[in-house]
Amino acid sequence: ANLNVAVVGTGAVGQTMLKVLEERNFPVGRLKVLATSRSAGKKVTFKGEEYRVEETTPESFAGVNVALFAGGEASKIFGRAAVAAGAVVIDNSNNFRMDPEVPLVVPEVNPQDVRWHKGLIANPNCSTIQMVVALKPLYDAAGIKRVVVSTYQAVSGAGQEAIDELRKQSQQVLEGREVSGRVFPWQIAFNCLPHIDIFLENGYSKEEMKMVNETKKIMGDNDIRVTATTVRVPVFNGHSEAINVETREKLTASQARELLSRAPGVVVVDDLDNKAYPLAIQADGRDEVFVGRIREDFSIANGLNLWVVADNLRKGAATNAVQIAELLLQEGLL
Ligand code: 2RA
Repeated sequence: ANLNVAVVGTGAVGQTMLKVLEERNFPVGRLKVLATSRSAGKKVTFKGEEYRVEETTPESFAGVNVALFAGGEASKIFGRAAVAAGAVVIDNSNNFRMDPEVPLVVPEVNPQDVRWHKGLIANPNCSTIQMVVALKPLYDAAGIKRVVVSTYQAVSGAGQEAIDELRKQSQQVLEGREVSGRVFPWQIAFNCLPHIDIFLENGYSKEEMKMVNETKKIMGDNDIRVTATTVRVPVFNGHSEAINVETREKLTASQARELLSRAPGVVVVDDLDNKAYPLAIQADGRDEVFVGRIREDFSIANGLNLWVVADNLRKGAATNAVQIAELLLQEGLL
């Protein structure tokens, strides 16, 4: 039967959620598009129909079966009220990801975890999602001792204003004008910033610690050692990651390539003679996780290097959230 759906947030992720719900023909009965007062009144279209964005209130969720929260503070303020109103909340924010009462789910990796939800399910951070989709087949085949990841993250991860800022700054640089900006700590055009979210006591950024902590929870293995360096790069959309994996048992590059090519949600792009490796500009608009540059790390016994790319607004946020809703339907939990 059709479901009454609410999408909370109308920024880059919220708009992508609407697009993905439509593309995947999710069985939407009634749709509500909710946001802060700042966006209330705006018009959005879904399946050819125009919807007026309503300001979110606790009462907004009466009769809603599933509520997709795009991010930010909204789930802290309204998440519990939505659950109390009978909705299942799939939350893309960082507010509940490490809450032991809240499953943190990537459908290709730990689908079983949706079964113990208590009303709220958390969508992991975009940079974590694409990494664990690639790690899963290697983990199942040979176990994982340690992961070292460096990310090259698109500006769309910081929202629509960040996308506009990269465009504006790039033009300023090329025209020799003074560069101005307010979204990033420094100029992002033609620059790399090793600074995503705030810095913590241990010298890591919050984004880096998300990758460390979320990976263990999603893989269900607290013994996996993870370290991360997350970097903002002047790319509009699509996160790229250089991942070094130390497996427990030996996996050759060809074994890894074979396992990855059969893994759900993964597309292997790895043909160096034809300069074939994952590219952010080719992942843009797609829902798969692209893996290439698969090679052994000869500096340790059981090491592998991978290059992993995905659309951070889609598989990294909106599509993963919609796939969780589809999984709930399949499991009879909606
Ligand atoms: C970023 N992963 O890229 C964070 C939040 N989407 O800014």
